Amino acid sequence: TFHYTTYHTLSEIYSFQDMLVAENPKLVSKTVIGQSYEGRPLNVLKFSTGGSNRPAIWIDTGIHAREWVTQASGIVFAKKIVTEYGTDSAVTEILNRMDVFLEMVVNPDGYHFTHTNNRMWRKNRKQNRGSTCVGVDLNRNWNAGFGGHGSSNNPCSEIYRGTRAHSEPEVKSIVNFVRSHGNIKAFISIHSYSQMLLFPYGYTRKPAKDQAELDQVAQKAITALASLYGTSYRYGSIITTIYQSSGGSIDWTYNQGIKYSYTFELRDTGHFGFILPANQIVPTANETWLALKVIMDHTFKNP
Ligand code: 0X9
Ligand code: ZN
Repeated sequence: TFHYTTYHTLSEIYSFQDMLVAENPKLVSKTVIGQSYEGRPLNVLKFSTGGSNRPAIWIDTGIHAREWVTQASGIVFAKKIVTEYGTDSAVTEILNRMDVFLEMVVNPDGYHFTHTNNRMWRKNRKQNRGSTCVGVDLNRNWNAGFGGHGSSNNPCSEIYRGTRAHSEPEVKSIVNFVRSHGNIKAFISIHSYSQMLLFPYGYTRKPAKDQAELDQVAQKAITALASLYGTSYRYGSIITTIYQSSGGSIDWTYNQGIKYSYTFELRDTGHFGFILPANQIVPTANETWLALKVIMDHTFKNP
């Protein structure tokens, strides 16, 4: 049996994915969307009750390696989808008409490295040409304000953007997937920490054209989140709420026409930071799940 209350290695997470597929073959399947820089599989779980190319919701965790509560929460979300399909009316309705895609470890090389070498590693493990510094920040590598403020051209920086937009296989694989799918209605990228729910933009102060709606849905989502244990979140556009950051994933997906593009920053607000104790995994995932369901339900009703 699998434990949701501890952090897991990459190979344990891969085994969990295969186990979930094996136990729920009618609902869950695994798609490999590409390979990481070091050659690891980029696995996406697909939750689907049938149809073809149904409107879909994308959720990713672990784009930044050290944000361990996100990959751990991804595991809990996967389990929840399976147990709530058929028992929770919102999840059942959504899955009867839409698909959910979940990439639990966007940055497997970095995640492996946080277990073996450096718990605080953030970027991928790209060997940068002409530098001894390793890694590209996968949340600065997208073609949305690429190269702007809030990213760096220095390979030694934690926010190094890479040589060009979509240069990194971990990013390019998602870009290809989103483009070829063509029917993704919500794209939710999960980070830690800060307790925030963010929407575009990060690279410009120009308000998103759907700002009013994104703001309303965010407000409703964080209210649902807080209803469980009282955890308080701030919300708003990236640039006005956290800081300017260019080349981020949800700015790209929003510009591709995916209106419901959101980023979460999970617990906490800095006391433990990235090293959140394992006894907070399940509560963090539980409260976040309520917010995710609000966004998914709104997407379902406003496709
Ligand atoms: O800096 C980041 O990438 C995120 N914060 S973190 O501490 N998890 O690294 C903020 C993400 C802002 N999102 C986009 N620019 N899309
Ligand atoms: Zn992050």
